[in-house]
Amino acid sequence: MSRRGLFIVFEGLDRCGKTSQCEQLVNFLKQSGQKAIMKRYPDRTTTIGQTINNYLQGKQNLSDQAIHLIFSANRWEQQEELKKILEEGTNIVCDRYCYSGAVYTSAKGYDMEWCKNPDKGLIKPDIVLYLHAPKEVISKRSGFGGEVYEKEEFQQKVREAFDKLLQNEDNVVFIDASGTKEEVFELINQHIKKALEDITSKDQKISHLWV
Ligand code: 2DT
Repeated sequence: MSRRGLFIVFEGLDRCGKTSQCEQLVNFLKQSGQKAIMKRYPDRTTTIGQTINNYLQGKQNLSDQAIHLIFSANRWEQQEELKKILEEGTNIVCDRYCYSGAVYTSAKGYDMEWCKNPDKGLIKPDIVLYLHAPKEVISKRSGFGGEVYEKEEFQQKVREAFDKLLQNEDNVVFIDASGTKEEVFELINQHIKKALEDITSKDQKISHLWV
């Protein structure tokens, strides 16, 4: 029986290795004969995404509330497309999603429920892999770029907000990302194998978030 694609999301702090693990997973899925694509949020290629890019690079000043809603709009503008891709049987491996959205704004001091609100109703990921590692491990990795959130003190607040939000979600697995790339991929792969088995036996409906 043909099945819909799996919606896989990676979340975590800057420099935790999300992007390279996403790329490796897409390659692995393709090599094992599956259809897979990589997505990332923010998607800086759209008109909305260009505003986000300017904000992150410090070229455009926006209120915390406005940029929060713009990050959310950047997900909403692509929901129909994601739905179609999943229904065609292609797996989506996504680097960040609404969890980063809620966490980064709440780390600025805003109420978590307020932060989650604009993303209510988005397609719910089948599995969220939260890559986490101690501060000491992450700070040994190559340095930050110059974007607005790439500051040690803010990252600590983001870490606390991620831990708090994600421990209450039923689709999240915590992945210890302190090992080598290969070790971390092995941990991820065990969860993906299981998620792929589960989706085949599950009803194929797409679920929605936080409603
Ligand atoms: P990258 O470095 O991964 O491109 O992320 N962010 C991301 C938010 O504040 N809200 C969101 O909804 C999303 C998806 C996390 C750029 C930065 O944007 C933050 C880091």
